[in-house]
Amino acid sequence: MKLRRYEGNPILKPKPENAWESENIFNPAVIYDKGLFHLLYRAMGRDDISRIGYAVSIDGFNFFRFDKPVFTPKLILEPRGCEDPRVVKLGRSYYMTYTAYSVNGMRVCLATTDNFIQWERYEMEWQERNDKNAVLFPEMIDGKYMILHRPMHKEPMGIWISYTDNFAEWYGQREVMAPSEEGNWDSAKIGAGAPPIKTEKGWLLIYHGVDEDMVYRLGAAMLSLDDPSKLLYRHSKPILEPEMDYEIRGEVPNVVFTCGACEVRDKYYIYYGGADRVVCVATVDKEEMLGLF
Ligand code: BMA
Repeated sequence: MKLRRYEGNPILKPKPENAWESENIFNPAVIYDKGLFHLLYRAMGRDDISRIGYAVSIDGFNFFRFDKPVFTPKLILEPRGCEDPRVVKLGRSYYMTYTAYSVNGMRVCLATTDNFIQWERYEMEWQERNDKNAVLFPEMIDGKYMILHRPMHKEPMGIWISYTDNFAEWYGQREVMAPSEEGNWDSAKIGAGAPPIKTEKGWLLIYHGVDEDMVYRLGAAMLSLDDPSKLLYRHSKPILEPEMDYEIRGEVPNVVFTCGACEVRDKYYIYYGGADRVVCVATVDKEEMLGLF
């Protein structure tokens, strides 16, 4: 099974007239809520700093785009920018995890909003400084909030889980999935992509895998509904790999990288960055995707 690319890809490109998003826009998060697809994407201008842009759509393919970033870095914590947003809805608010890039490395950060435009930062006591690819689960499980992430100093570079009751202190960190054997498409490192989607077979996790040649592909795995630290199944083949010109050539060649997927009328919409330059979408019928597991 492979995801089906939208024939109108890329759906969003850098806008030379907006300084903050003139060079690259990529790695979008998505939330489908009350008939609208809300997209938050990483944008880079000539200053090489990542900010977060916002776009909204009725059909998932044609987006209305805001001309100003909705989230900009704070100088001390994130001088090099806010990267790779991932969003879930918890209660009535939207929670965005992102990677803050400072001179000391990458940190997982969190901000919330009710309207996608005005955001409030949360102070998180993260155990390690170098950590990224953080995705929250969209509901409490067993009385706790859960997050998948990748502590960068751990070898091999896999997907880990941590728990919290208050979003400030996180505990119970343990590995969920490791990179696979040498020679495979996901052998060098892996990271969570979109926040997990609840299905009758478990939590569907779309993740990225990197091989020894630094090619980024997407794969699919299933985690246990009651205990997502348990990997139930991992599909051995990638579900999307760089093939199109806009995935092969860009800021970083040979990259498909997702930060968001949503289910709408029995179809999954997977939003992804092509070669760290443009925003794309691919879809698959739910039944076909779940047929992998
Ligand atoms: C990762 C992140 C992503 C990026 C990918 C490929 O480490 O920085 O934002 O898309 O590399 O360059």
